[in-house]
Amino acid sequence: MEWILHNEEFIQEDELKISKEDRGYQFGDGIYEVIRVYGGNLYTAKEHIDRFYESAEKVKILVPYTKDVFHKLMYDLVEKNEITNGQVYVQITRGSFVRQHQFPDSSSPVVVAYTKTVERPVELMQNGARAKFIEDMRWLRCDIKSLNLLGNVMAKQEAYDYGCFEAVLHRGELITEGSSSNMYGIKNNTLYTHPATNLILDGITRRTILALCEELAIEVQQTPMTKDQALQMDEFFMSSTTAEIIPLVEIDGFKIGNGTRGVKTEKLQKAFEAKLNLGVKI
Ligand code: DCS
Repeated sequence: MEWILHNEEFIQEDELKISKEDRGYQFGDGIYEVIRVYGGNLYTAKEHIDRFYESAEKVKILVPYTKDVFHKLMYDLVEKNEITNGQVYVQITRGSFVRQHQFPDSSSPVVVAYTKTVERPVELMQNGARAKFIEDMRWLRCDIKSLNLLGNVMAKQEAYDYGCFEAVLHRGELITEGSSSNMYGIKNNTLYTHPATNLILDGITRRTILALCEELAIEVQQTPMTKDQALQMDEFFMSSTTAEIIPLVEIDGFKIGNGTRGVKTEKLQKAFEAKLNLGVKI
C-alpha cells in the first residue's frame, strides 16, 4: 500500500484522478521539489520547502497551505509509507482549466506528492562517471524549479546516447550546470562553480558544499568555467539531492586529472556524509 498526497488528502495511487486539462500536464505549468529522506528524516527540509514556495511565487502559483502544514504533510507521507532511505517528489500545478495560455480567472492549484525508496549511488560516488558537453538550450529562468524540463530531458538523453551519465551544459563557452545537477571544478585549492543567477538552479546540495568548502579551507570562486578551463581542472564533480557528490572523471572523452576521484572531492564527500548521520561509508 503506497500513499500519495493529493492536495490535503492521502489516497491510494489508483484513486488519483488528474484532469486532461491540468495545466501541469498540458503546459508544464507548475513547479516541483525532490527532498531526500535519510533514516526516516527529511534532509534539509526547510531549504527545500522554502525553495518550493519561492519557485511557486516566481510563477505566481499560490501554495494552498502554510509552510508548517506543508512540512507536516511531507513528514506524514514519509511516515505512512515507512520510508527510511528514499525521497519525496512533490509538485504543484496551476490546476485545471479549459486550454488557453493565459492564466485562468479561477483555478485551484493541484498538489501531488509521493515517496520512493532510493539507495545512495555509492558505486558512482567512488568510481565517478563520464560526462558530455551539451549546449544549454533552456530558457533564461533556470532558477525556477519548473516542471517544464524538456531542455533538461533532451540534454540528459543525448549524454546517455553517448554512454555518459550527465550532460555538462554550457552557453557558448561558459559552463552553467548539469541537466539535473550543479557542476564544480577544483584547481589547486580553489573550487569553481557558476554563481547562483537565473542561469542555474541554486541547488540545496550546492549550498551545503559551499559551506563545507569553508570548513575545509577550500577557496570558492563563484565564476563560470569555460569548457577549456573545465578540462584543465584537477578535479570535477556534480551534485544533487539524489546524486549527492559524484566525481566526473571524463568529459567528452578527456580525462580530468588522473581520471579517478580527486582527493578534495573525496574530502567533500566525507564531510557531506558526516552531516547525514549515517553508518554507511563511501
Ligand atoms: N540543477 C538542476 C537543473 C537540477 O534539476 C537539480 C536537481 C540541481 C541543479 C541540484 O539541486 P539540488 O541540490 O537542490 O537537488 N534536480 C532534482 C531532480 O530533478 N531530481 O533529483 C534532484
